[in-house]
Amino acid sequence: MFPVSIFKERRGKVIKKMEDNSVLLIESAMPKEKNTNNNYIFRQDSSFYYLTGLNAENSVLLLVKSNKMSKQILFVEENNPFLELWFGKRKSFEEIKTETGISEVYSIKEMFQHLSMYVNDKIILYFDFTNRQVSSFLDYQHYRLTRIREHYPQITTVQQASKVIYPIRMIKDEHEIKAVRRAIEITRDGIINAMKRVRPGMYEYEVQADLEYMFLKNGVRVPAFPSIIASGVNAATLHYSDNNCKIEKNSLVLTDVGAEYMNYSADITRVFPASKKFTEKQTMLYNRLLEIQERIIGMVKPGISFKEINDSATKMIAKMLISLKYIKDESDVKKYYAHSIGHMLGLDTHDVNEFPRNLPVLEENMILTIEPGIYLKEESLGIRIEDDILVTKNGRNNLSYDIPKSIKEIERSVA
Ligand SMILES: [Mn+2]
Repeated sequence: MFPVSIFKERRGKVIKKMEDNSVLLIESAMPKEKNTNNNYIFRQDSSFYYLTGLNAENSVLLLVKSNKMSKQILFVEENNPFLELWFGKRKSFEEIKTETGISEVYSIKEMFQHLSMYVNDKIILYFDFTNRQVSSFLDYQHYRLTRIREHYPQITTVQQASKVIYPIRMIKDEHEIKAVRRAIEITRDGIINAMKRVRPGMYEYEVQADLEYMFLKNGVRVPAFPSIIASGVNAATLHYSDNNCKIEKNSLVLTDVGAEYMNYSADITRVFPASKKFTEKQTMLYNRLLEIQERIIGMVKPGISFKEINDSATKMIAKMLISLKYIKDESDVKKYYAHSIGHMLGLDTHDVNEFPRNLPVLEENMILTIEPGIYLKEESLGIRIEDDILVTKNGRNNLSYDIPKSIKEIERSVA
């Protein structure tokens, strides 16, 4: 568990970033219904969790800043006999106060009533549009916002809440780094188990079972994202997740997977040979790409921009493809490598997801993935190598350094 002081500190930082005369509303995730009365396992909204540490549904965090004064209020679902019978007891307000460090906790039913006290003239509302927990996301967001605006015509400006939350979420504290490390450790154990057990003739979902077995064994009930287990040509589909093909002899198996620990994500890609040994051609391609990946990881340090890293990676991969005669011109690189070099990692797998559009300059204690790839449909293969990198004061720390990556290590693991 994270200490409660951490959540207090984070809320304080957000309030500091908010403009005077503003309110910020962050909603919890909604329970996801599978079919009548059967719910999926609940996963909290990342920003709500970041600021409260609370894994409750149907809740709202309200932060108020006016005349240099601030307030923190939490609205939650009260316990009732029906909920208690079917889903277990809801925490009491007193328990929630202790757990979150928020002294004002009320029933969610009283939210609008309370909000009325703080919504003054010409107020700014920070609202989270990125909360994509429901399928008809745009309409639903629009509906909720319309309701708020109908109640409060005095709200003059609505701003994206991520503006005041993401700059803080981007920099990880020691507790978050620990959680990501643990998520990576569990992912490592899963990948090693899958490498050990892979055989030609198996189905991709069997490899998934061997891999996710170690997730469940370590208390990870749901991976951070659907596991990608792609053999042969399937690896050329970037977000392939059918995982239902038979693994052919001499094919490569690409696993892009991540466990989630305390809501923090790992995201690792490894490629290994179904028949225990890489072919000569596979070895050559893999080693060329690995060399590029290591060089790019070596560029990670405070002060370098994501754009610079991304541009260098694209250039290196283009040069490799030219020298191997797959393309003639650097501009054709997209034919075999169409994604960017990585993304931020944290509470979300694609963390603070306005990145990389904002292309930030890297700072100490950011965590990002480095994942170059080449996808050769003609040769029935895709290779991507992905590690999770912590930016340190003077450089970087590869958090996934001990997951087999060289040909030698991988062949030893599948043997
Ligand atoms: Mn990734």
